Amino acid sequence: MKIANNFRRVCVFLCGLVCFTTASFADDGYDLWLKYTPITNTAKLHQYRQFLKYIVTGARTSTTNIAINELENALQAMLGVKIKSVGSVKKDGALVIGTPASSSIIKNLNYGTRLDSLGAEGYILAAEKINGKRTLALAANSDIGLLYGVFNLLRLIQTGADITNINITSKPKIQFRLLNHWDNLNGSVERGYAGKSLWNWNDLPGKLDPRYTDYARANASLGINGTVINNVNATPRILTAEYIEKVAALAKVFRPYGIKMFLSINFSSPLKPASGPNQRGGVGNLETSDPLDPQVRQWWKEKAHELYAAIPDFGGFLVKANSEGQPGPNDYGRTQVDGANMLAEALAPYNGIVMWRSFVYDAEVDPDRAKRAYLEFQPKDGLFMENVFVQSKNGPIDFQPREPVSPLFGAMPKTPLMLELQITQEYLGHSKHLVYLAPMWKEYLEFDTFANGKGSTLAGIVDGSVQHQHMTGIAGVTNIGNDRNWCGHLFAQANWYAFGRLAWDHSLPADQIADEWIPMTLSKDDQVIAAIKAMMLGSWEACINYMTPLGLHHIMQEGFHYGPQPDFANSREDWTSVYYHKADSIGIGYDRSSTGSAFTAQYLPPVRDLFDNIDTCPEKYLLWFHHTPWDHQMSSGRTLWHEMCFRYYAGVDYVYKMQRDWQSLEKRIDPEIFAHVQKKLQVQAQDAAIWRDTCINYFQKFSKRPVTEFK
Ligand code: BDP
Repeated sequence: MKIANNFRRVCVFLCGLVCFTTASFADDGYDLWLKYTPITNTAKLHQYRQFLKYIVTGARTSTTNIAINELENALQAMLGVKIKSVGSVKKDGALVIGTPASSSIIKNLNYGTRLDSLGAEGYILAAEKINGKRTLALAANSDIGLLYGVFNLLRLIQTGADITNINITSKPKIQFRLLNHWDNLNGSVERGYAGKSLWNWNDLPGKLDPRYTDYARANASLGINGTVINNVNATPRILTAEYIEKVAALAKVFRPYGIKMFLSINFSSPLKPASGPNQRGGVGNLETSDPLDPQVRQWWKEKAHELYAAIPDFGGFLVKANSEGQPGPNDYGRTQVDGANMLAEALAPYNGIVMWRSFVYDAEVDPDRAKRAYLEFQPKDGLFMENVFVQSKNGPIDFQPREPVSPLFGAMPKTPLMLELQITQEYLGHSKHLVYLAPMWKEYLEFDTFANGKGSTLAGIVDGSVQHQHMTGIAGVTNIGNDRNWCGHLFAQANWYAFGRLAWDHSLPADQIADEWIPMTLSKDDQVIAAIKAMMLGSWEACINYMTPLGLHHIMQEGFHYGPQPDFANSREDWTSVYYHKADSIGIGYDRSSTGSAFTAQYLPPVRDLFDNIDTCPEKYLLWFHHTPWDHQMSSGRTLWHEMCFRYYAGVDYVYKMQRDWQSLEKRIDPEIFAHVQKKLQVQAQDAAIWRDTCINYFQKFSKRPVTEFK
């Protein structure tokens, strides 16, 4: 009997290996970081098999069914053995999963206060002795917590962790962890570089693409718990009965994965068609969408009622108002607060939230675009209803390769600010460039605002610990499309992954996240992991260097935002490059110090002073804050001009180095993935050199100094 069992195990494992080997010759990237390739390290394989012989679960729900299926499939693929679910702990090697309510075994572990502190989404994963048997316990207060715990356990196994004495307690630091899709209803994706929208509106609600489930599963594996599925430049149509039914069908798919549905709305929605300020109208029957008009308020209340009837756990609205041509309360002489609170009032009875974006840059407010959002929003602190977030991009301009942190963070202590990051590489090489974004997000998250003394990091503002916010949130503008590999560039998957991991725990280091992602996606070979990690970790700084070194920003091709266009100028000043770089015969850079636009005054004292003084301003932000003479001495000993040349060359050289490093991995990476990345790197190398040459040649017209080719 035993021999037969062992024989069967070996067969299953071999089958797994064969499937893996075959699959490894056609890896199209679809499986993301959930590949579950067989564990080949024999010591680890032995350990995992000892610990994970069978599963004991409590009462099942749709969410725990998902968790158990995931475990069964993943463990079979990785360990080569079929793991069964049974009713009780009778021998060593049980994985016991449950909440105190669903499992008496978990209840008897008396995790008490330890569990209480974990909220609805946290979990405990610990080695225990139960009935004298070696057991692994996974406990949470909710089924979603269990699902997150399962995905963590599978991540530990995929990354070869030692689980012998495991004792993990984990809970998210941030409450709302959302993706923002900029997807249009016609299937196009604004700033999307991975094909079309995932949502097949024509087929919904009747036909559900299995990919919706895979999407929810991938997000759940990271702990992402909500999604805004349509563009912030929203069409009112999303709120018609026809579309609400379609949205509800998607929400139903996402629900057991713990992913809440949110929508971007258009402020003109209550208007009758072809009416209102820009004659684009809405989907209602009103003559106005003035937020103080009782009929308008009633319209939104009824719409909220209709939405919640279809989607009882609907999350709320994301709103872009009076920005880049979108309608908003200012059209009626009302404030952003009036608009946000009207919507908040409509959603409040259902615990819905409003995420009101601060991405506004009305030229009337101030000549310096960087100052405008703060000037409009900061004075409104304390005026928003409780269920309103102000959602702010990380920087004051617009998702540039590098920006200083927006001064709004820390300056609105009475308002929860939701941090908006951009995963899609609008300004960082689209899906053509390998740029690992975790180091960038870490730089922002660790930035000290001094809002409540030293140590008031952006992360602490966002997670509520610095200013004691009653709700906290982070959003990532997603890079997902219907390309087979989801993100266009295989390495762009790492950015989706990193966003999710940081949203759960912003203290994770960027290199640790890479250390997780690489073995789950590309290779478990230590040398390969080290080589790829090194490529990834320097890729962001390299991109800054070949695009916009030393604090330069927004010199990309107009509209398209790919490729350089430093000479772009037209009447819409704040969209032009020359407005931002201000190169002239004396020097280059935007003077935002107290002698210039005084943007620095929006920061709190130590930061303000640091940025204000050209001698203390970190060089990475130099040209953001200071119009700097060409011969200014840099810390390297080079003049500014030579430092610029040096940076542009260093950036491109890094891409050449990535090409060589990748080439050296040819035999050790799946051939399809190898070729895909190799091709992308070729394009990146060519285009990075174009960036360098275009910018250096253009700026030299002003510097009139010789170009040093640092090679
Ligand atoms: C800019 C994009 C534009 C977006 C806008 C926004 O170029 O497509 O609509 O931001 O965030 O980065 O609203």
